[in-house]
Amino acid sequence: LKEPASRTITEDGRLMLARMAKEGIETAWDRYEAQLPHCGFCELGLSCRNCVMGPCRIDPFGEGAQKGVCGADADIIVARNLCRMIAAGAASHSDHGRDLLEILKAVSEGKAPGYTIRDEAKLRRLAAELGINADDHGDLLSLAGAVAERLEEDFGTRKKAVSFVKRVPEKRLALWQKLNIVPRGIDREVVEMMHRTHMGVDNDWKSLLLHGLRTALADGWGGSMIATEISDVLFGVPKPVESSVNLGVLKKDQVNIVLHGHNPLVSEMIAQASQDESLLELARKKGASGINLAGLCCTGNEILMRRGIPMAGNHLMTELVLATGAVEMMIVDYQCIMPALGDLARCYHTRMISTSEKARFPHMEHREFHPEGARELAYQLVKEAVENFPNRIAERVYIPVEPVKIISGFSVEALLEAMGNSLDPLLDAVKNGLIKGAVGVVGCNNPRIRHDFGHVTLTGRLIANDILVVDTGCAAVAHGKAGLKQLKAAEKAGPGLRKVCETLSIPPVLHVGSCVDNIRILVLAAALANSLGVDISDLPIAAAAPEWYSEKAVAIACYAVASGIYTVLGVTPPIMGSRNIVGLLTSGLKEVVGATFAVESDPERAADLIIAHVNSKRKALGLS
Ligand code: NFS
Ligand code: SF4
Repeated sequence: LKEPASRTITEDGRLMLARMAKEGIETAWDRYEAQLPHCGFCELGLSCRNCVMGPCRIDPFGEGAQKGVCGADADIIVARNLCRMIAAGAASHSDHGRDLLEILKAVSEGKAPGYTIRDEAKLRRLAAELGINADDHGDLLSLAGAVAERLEEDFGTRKKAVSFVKRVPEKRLALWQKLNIVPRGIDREVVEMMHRTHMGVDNDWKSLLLHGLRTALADGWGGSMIATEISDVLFGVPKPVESSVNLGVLKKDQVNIVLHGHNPLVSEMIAQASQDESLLELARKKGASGINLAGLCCTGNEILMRRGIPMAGNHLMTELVLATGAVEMMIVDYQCIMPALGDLARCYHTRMISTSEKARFPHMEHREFHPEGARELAYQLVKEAVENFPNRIAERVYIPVEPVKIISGFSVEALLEAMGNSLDPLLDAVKNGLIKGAVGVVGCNNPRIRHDFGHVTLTGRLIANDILVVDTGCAAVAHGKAGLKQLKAAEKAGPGLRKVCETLSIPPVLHVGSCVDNIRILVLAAALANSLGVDISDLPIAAAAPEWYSEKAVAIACYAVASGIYTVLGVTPPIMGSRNIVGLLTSGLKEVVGATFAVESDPERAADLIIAHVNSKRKALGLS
């Protein structure tokens, strides 16, 4: 049996893994080990299943087959596989964005009771940015409808470019125009990618990869950006908020409802229902002192950012949460929800509920959310969770740790407000060297990497070197658990960053949200570049995904690089079978988009790479 400490650096993770091992409950780590050794062809990206003349594979040692049945070589196969990953990732973020637009539209038509426009100012700012004249719209709802319709058009093919391309700094946009990679329509780029990667279409690995960048940009400056902006309109722009994180956020004496997935449409509605007086009264009647919500993964990040709802854990903690035996109900929507969860929950009294028309899971009860009935369904589900409380088996409940305090909620708007509505304090701190640069540390967990080790080690090194860290997704949860999201974490920062944190009363690691909220980093980077009159690729910034696993992470990494941000991956993508492609992504792209990828699984060495990059960018800007 594997030592839990070799699997995770977290205390709650270790204690719970030990307990699960004793009880014989399987986890992702066990299933990972059962898969070893991985298929070498697949790991290198050298296997192709795009048609049934195959499947084909290329011998990396040059002895066996060097071409598939159709004649595709290693470069073509690796490029096609990577490009399909980008398309899937972009599709996932963007389809989530589309779901939000549908709700906004339904709100505007009065067909989504329970949802409202919680941030009128943001809606008006967006409308103005999109060139929609508020005077043409008698009331707010009609304006909301116009915004929804305008952005829905970004998915199709009628436009030359997605709307938010106007946020891109001039030099960057000119570069994309030259390369012909301005994203035209979100669905269009994804569909075109599926088309190009069909047998016998695009067989030039360079042209495939360029369209890969365009597809990723349709995500970053399209689908993901829409998801975040419309979430802010419907649920409010996040402001700094205190909360807590780890398994200890579950409460022994309360009804625990865990919200897992990505889209705030469901979790926000449950959050509203859980405050209902009659349900609280029912909870007391059932012997609970209250109703406690906790988040997982990115829907957890959404409600943490906006409501301060505590976070139970990140991706590799999702099974472990169930093993507390203290969860009355887990409600999921889509993405990153392991199909293992429903089966695991059968060991406990936990009710497992799936809610999205497009996401089903074994051993879960399907209760579909639609805008018209969302409020009633949310109320009903919370009620059923409360009614499940007496079924909890007290002797099996194990909540091994106390929660750690965190501060979340740093939207770009909130950051600007903390700086007196100006970027100058940040720019000045960068110019005078108090802050050397900024890095987005983002992405998932992956059992290939000791859980949370990559995130926490890298981020610790960066802040100690006066580099401000902004984070999203599962990385943010790792940092929170490690205590890096508290004001007193400034003590772990270098002297310059520490001073800035103390002056502005912010932690050195700022939570900017879920994975679609990575676009907040793009927006901030674009604003910094614009105010210095430079390109994003000139800024002393970088990105890292130390423990990434998902196709969505590939799309994010690609739009970061295509936007000019140097990006370090902690897990090797399946590209090593093509020396040409590795060369292009890790060095050649510099000449093309002014940024590259690096792959480095050791977070200490990843930190060295990033620090060197930040310093070289400072030097080029004439900063010491
Ligand atoms: Ni991002 Fe969020 Fe986590 Fe990775 Fe999954 S939850 S959208 S993909 S695993 S960070
Ligand atoms: Fe083989 Fe070509 Fe078909 Fe891929 S597309 S499975 S390489 S024949």
